[in-house]
Amino acid sequence: MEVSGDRITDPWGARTPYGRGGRWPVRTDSCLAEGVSEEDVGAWVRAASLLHSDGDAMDIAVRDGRIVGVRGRAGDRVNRGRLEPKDLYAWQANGSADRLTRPLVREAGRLVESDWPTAMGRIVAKSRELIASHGPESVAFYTSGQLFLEEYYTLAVLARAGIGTPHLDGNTRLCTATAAEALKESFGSDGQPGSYGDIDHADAIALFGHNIAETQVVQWMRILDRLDGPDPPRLLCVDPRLTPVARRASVHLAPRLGTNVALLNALLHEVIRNGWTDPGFIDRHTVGFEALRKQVASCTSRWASGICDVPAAAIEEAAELLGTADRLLSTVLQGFYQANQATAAAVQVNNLHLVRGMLGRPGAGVLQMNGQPTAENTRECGADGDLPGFRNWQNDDHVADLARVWNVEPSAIPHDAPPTHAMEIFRLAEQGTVRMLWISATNPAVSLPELARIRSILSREGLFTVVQDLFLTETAQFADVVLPAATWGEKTGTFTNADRTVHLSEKAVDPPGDARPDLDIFLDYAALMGFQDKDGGRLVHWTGPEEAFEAWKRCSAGRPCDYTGLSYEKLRGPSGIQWPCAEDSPDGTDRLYGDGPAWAHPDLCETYGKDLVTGEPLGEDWYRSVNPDGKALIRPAPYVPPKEWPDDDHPFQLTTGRTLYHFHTRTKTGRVPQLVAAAPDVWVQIADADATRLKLAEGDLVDVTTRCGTLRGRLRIGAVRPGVLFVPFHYGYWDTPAGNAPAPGAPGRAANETIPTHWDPVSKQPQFKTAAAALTLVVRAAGTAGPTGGEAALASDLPSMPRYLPPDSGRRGP
Ligand SMILES: Nc1nc2c(c(=O)[nH]1)N[C@H]1C(S)=C(S)[C@@H](COP(=O)(O)OP(=O)(O)OC[C@H]3O[C@@H](n4cnc5c(=O)[nH]c(N)nc54)[C@H](O)[C@@H]3O)O[C@H]1N2
Ligand SMILES: Nc1nc2c(c(=O)[nH]1)N[C@H]1C(S)=C(S)[C@@H](COP(=O)(O)OP(=O)(O)OC[C@H]3O[C@@H](n4cnc5c(=O)[nH]c(N)nc54)[C@H](O)[C@@H]3O)O[C@H]1N2
Ligand SMILES: [Mo]
Repeated sequence: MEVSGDRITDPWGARTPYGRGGRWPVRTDSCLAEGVSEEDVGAWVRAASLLHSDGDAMDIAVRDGRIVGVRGRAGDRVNRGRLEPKDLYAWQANGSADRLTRPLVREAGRLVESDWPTAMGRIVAKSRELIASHGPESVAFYTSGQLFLEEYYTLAVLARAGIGTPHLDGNTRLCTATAAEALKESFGSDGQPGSYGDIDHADAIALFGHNIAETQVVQWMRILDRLDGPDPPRLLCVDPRLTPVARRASVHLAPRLGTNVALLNALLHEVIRNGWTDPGFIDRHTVGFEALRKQVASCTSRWASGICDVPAAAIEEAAELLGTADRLLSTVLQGFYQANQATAAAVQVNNLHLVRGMLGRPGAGVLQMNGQPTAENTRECGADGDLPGFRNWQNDDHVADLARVWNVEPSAIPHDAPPTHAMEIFRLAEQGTVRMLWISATNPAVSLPELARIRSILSREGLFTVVQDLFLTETAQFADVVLPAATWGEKTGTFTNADRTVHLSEKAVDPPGDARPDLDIFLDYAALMGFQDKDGGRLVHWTGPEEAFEAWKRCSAGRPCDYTGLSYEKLRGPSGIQWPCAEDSPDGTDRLYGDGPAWAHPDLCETYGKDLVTGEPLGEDWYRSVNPDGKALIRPAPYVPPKEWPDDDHPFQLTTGRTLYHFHTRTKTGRVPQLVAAAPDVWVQIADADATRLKLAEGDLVDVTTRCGTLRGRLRIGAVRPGVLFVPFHYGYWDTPAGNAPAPGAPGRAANETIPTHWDPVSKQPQFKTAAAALTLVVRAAGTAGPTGGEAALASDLPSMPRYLPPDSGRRGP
């Protein structure tokens, strides 16, 4: 491999420092196959990253019809040429020998190779039979945050107006459901206020439950370059682990798991008490400040200190950082979204920005982050259960408008109940109401909570399962029909990153064997099912990606996510472009809401709001009465302790998450030698103090047991707060002898064997980050069994926890 530097041991590469308000310098990263030089490359084909939500722009190197490498695109606003380790290496997975090349169908209990007419024939026959006998609600779709916009839109149209099922959701439920919900609760509608450009201007950056150094690696390079340049920003990190972000932070708060709302309420208390608010902004642009002031009046730093187990002085120091910043940028991700009180906690970050007037100016913004590369599009297109274009399902005018776009009757679009969320779809499948489940581009047999239960649902007699994937995943092995899909580099489409930047990703090579683009599969299904509009025309009337994009543009017209000013041609220009992009904003829109929220008016909003504790819808009358003029909503919430709390049997708090070197269930990164070597197997991270107390050593083999199940891994000591265990969730079974589940009677390897089924009542996002767990020694390490490869480099000096943690901070109750 020809790579720019050793990007396994030095993932962030060389620094290119710059000062506040300056332009982030270009640095072009590339990786080419062994023996290939730039002169050998036949063509460079435009693409963007599909392994996180940054949308790093790149070109795919092609020689003799094969992908031979990648190079960052210097002119792009997002990455200015940089690529991160996964993107540098993971293109190799496209060429894996075990890609699915033919459809598979189940015969006498076994999956056997088949052809497209047979596989689609079975799906269509089953759909028709079920719709006729049990109604459209017997069919459900569980999709992804990793397909293209054109694919989600097509799926949303066919599921909603074609079949008429309310059961359509994405794995974005596990990922960005809380981001969307928090934006809706505060601003009336989904839509990211901030911009990555804010990193260039901020004088304070706060990361809430977000290990950006490992999960949006290129934007961390940007922050590192600011930190090493003149006039660096101050950094706040809120994370129970000593992540690479925490190591560079001016203030690191490491709260007990599940106590984010208590911490934020204390920070808001301090900001208000010290008069760090912006009364003019509050007056002009918000409603609800008085209620917030009352809610946090008693939430002193001392009070929060008792709950979060963070010293009061540290909370005050953090509040000062947030309260005195001139341009504050905050980001929020899974340490909030997958934890206790997800939406309530994320909304408090919005509140912080609203009371400080930190919105819509360079450097002053909120990024309620996305995780998956195309999660934004799942949401915009309504493949997450909501209606396309951020339309409000409770507003008849919005439904009628959508019906006009699709040329169907409003009654053809299910809208009399809230969208069915993914966890509910699986419950309906368990109960037998959902009888056909079509899963595209997600691997729930590893990524959902309580895996034993998920496996039993997927293997139910009465459930017909379709799985559309690149590989025979843990999930695909349970399917009745497996459809081989083309992916990144093998198909054309657009997608939108976490700061609303739209990129075009084009086909560079042919997919393997008979594999087909997901769009073609959905189009084929729509045609075979004969879905019609109200005049008998074809409901899904487009035949390829560009036509699908044009159809979506019409659906987005006049909506917050207006795409009408974009085209494939325009997206072939030097850089991705941020929506909204319409006639009056041909170059896109950097930031939203500089003049207050634009989509919060009762007639325009996407939601009328929910109770932040119970999740109960508050209703149109409530919304009209509190927010008649469509201002931003300051929504207070009390702290509520997590459902799971340590006790004598389960003395630890267990949390799960990511490593820099792998993507999710490793279907791609687990097939790339450099990344496998960097992080070969699951581990269990424990605090120094706990390891010493329990006489455990680095590399010891341990079992982690919760009320739900057990996993086994090697111990890694340090860099996490006492009382907490951390396990990466990437490791499933496809590369173990058992194939799709733990060997009978054996403990699992997947984190989700141990994660119980709880979700946030507001966003319905599962809580992957708060379980009570026990730890037991299985076998002592033989010799040195510490981390190897890149993980060893990242963990090189795993120190014990930071100055702010008292040594006895293990197990006290809330
Ligand atoms: N390398 C890599 N990058 C990725 C991905 C990947 O799989 N690998 N996946 C992408 C996707 S889909 C997503 S969603 C993002 C996720 O990106 P992140 O949210 O940054 O990643 P996580 O590791 O899930 O969680 C972030 C942090 O939350 C902390 N945390 C856990 N519990 C709590 C808590 O109760 N309170 C607080 N304050 N913090 C807590 C953890 O210690 C962890 O460091 O990453 C994206 N980027
Ligand atoms: N314990 C725990 N569990 C978690 C999390 C956690 O932090 N802790 N995080 C959650 C989050 S944020 C997320 S996003 C989920 C991710 O969970 P999943 O979505 O289940 O994870 P992936 O491995 O990304 O699965 C994507 C699948 O799509 C396939 N695929 C890739 N590209 C294409 C394509 O173009 N077409 C088709 N048809 N298939 C394709 C891949 O081979 C893979 O099988 O996991 C969630 N689960
Ligand atoms: Mo995610």
